Amino acid sequence: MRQGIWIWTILMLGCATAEHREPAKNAPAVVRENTRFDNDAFRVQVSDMNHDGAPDVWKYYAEKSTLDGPQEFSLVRKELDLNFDGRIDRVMYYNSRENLSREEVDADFDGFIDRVQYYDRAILVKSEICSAECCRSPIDAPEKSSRTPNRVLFFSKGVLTREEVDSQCRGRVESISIFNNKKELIQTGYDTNGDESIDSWVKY
Ligand SMILES: [Ca+2]
Ligand SMILES: [Ca+2]
Ligand SMILES: [Ca+2]
Repeated sequence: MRQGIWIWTILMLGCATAEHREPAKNAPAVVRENTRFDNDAFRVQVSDMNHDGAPDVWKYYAEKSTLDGPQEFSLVRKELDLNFDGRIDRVMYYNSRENLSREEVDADFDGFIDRVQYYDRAILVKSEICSAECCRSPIDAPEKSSRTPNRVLFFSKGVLTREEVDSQCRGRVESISIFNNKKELIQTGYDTNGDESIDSWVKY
């Protein structure tokens, strides 16, 4: 009986320890602040989401232009290392209302941008898709090199309405596909003679 009590006590202690650990595991650790910018006008908050000791979220704040009153900051950019390999995979830009306005995504984690998405009041309006052949723009470069996407998608209220294809990334549209509000393809136009204008339409 005494042995049974000991086992029960040990089990309960084990559960209590596990319960105690859980919130700490989910909560990001703020690693440091104000490390990249040594001034009061621009701040960075660095977090460690997976608690491996390496930062993986960087939030940049710029000082708001307020005439009087206390100093205020708003989020202008967020950088994420989603697979925790020490390299940034997503950069998100925010407008003065802290709504997402643009994001650059490295979906295959090779260090180069695959997709740039544009938002209006945080709703997706345009997506530029870059193949490895068309864009070699490093996601963490301070100055982004020019990109020629091979596909551009347009959205209305977050729903795809139009796709433009430039498969050779030569800066000219080869085909345009139009979608209805049920996401069905209704017509496609082609530039058949390469004169940079769509001359043939197929309706479905
Ligand atoms: Ca980490
Ligand atoms: Ca990464
Ligand atoms: Ca990539």
